Amino acid sequence: MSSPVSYRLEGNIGVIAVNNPPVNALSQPVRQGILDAITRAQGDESAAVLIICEGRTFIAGADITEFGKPFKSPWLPELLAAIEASSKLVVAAIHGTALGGGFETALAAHYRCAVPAAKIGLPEVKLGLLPGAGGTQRTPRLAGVRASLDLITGGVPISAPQGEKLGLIDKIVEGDLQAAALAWISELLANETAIRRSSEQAVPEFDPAIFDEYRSQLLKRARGQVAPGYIVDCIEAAASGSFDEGMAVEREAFTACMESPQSAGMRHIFFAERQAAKVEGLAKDTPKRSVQSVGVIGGGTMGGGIAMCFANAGITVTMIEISDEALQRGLAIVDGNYAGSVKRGKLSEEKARSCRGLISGSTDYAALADVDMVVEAVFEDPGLKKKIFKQLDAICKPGAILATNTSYQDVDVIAAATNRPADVIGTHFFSPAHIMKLLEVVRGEKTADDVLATVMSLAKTIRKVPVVSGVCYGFIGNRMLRPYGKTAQLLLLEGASPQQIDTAMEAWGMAMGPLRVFDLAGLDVGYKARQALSDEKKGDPKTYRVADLLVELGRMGQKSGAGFYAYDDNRKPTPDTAVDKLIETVADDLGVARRKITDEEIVDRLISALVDEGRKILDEGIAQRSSDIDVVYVYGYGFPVSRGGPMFYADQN
Ligand code: 3H9
Repeated sequence: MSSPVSYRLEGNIGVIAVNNPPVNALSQPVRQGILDAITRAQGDESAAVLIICEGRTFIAGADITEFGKPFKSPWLPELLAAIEASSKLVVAAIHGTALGGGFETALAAHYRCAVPAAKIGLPEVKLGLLPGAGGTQRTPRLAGVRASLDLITGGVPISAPQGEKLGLIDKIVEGDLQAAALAWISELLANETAIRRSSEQAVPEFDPAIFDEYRSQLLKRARGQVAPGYIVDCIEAAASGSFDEGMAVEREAFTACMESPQSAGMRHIFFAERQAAKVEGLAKDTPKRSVQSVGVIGGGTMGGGIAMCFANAGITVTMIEISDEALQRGLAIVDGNYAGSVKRGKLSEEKARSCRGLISGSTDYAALADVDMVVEAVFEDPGLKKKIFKQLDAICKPGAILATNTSYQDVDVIAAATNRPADVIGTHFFSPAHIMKLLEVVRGEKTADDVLATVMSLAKTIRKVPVVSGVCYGFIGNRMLRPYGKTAQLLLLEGASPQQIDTAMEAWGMAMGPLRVFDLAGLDVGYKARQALSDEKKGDPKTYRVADLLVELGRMGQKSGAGFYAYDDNRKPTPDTAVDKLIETVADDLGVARRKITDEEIVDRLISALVDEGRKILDEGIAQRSSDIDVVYVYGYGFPVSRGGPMFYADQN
């Protein structure tokens, strides 16, 4: 098998070129190939060495598929030591993304150049890891302690020009990267520029209090995760001891992270997310329809957020509402959201203005005659949805994709209201739609392959993580939420308080406990849905009586100032003895004996409720694979990524 690394002389410069598609990950053959090439360069007529990559990117990291398997030499830190020790000047030339072990490789070179569009970063923390090949030791020596803490505990890549400001990139080059890098190396040689090894640099001055400042910040920001704390320890070691001592600290911390169940969960989600984008049985070359313009029906919280998702990706949006007043209200929600994004530093004012400029409104469905896709986002009224789709069928151009943002309704029934069910699909966004990453893509019985392929690819364009679901009540996520919610209600009657349940689940890692979630979503939503059902269909009253009585007392959740909790003007919850009394009365009425319930039992029963329903969803073929369910829960329901999703967690425990 030929090596993914080649070595050749370009004049007096030895060029090490890596070619390991798709992202030039540092697999064993790549590590061996670079080591062989750098060794060879020490003895040939080259005066300097260039490390460059073919394809779409510089090395994007260690090969994650090798993690957890028996180790194969050479070890990355050894390879990087060999690069840094080179007696000939070594330059790394970066395009695409130099991430993790890839950026660590660049840090081991003596100088770094990059094209302006390149990105650099150490995102290991997102896999429950830390840079394990000197990244925690070399970065602070070049960029200082604070910038390194930000870069490595945050894991968010930065642009090459930002890297240049921090001292991580030495030169931004324009035009053809290899030609520019070779020209720059010739210049460095002509100027007799000395070799500069990152490991030999002194860490710039810093305030020693910074480490404790970060530790307390991370307790909140990265609740329960182990890697961020270790990263602070490693950078502190870099700042206080020799390079070799720091490397020993880094090695131990990296091993601890790698062996932790957290990293296993996070690595599972990394691959699960990418796997979810693939649809079984859908050919890779399935043609896609062009989507340049979208209509959004409904200017509520959901419709406004959905409109922003498209506009932020450069797609024009026409928002439809029933009256001028409702339309103005909807557009005002959009304005408010953009203002919020600018305030939080998520969007520049200029970008927000240009995105907002892509959204217009109308009260006339005729405005949708030429759009490429429509997303219906009105409230959950099946009759209304069918009426709207009938209207769309009459107005929209042939080939337009007709999507419904329903959270529960039967997409096939909605599709049957049209004469073109093959063009109909479900796109279930999560609130707030412009922020939440999950998109459940509901494939109807008659949805055409090219419609599905288009929506899956469009999801990526609008920066969502798509997961395909079949048609059933609530699809994957909300269907699993029902037994979860019912179990929470049973736990209340059996003796747990709302705050005990929520605190136990939040301590375990859920972003929000179940009762606080229901208060946030509004208790009236489930109440209304139950009112439409027969007693038999409603099921065991123990699973809903408390919630129903709260609604009948006017306690709809956060929006009415009270639900399972009482809320102040800032929507801060406090436990309410009136709720405790109500629960006791209902338990008494329904003959439920109350007892002390442990936090372990709460977590165990609630997670089991999710997993049991998840298994049914798999058996019925509603989800394509178990890891898709994990992606839904991590990206849509605040399930802790470090536990890898409910199905992965159940398999491991
Ligand atoms: C590390 O470096 C540890 C070291 O510090 C210490 C070691 C001692 N390995 O995302 P995409 C696959 S930890 C193996 O769809 P994009 C991916 O699964 C690593 N495979 O493309 C997918 O496969 P498939 C630190 C990888 O253009 C295909 O490549 N580095 C790796 O949207 C395309 O991926 C990171 O955490 C990998 N490292 O985004 C960076 N990376 O086609 C992780 C990707 O079969 N990677 N694949 O589904 C990324 O963030 C993105 O992939 C990247 C490209 C931005 C590079």
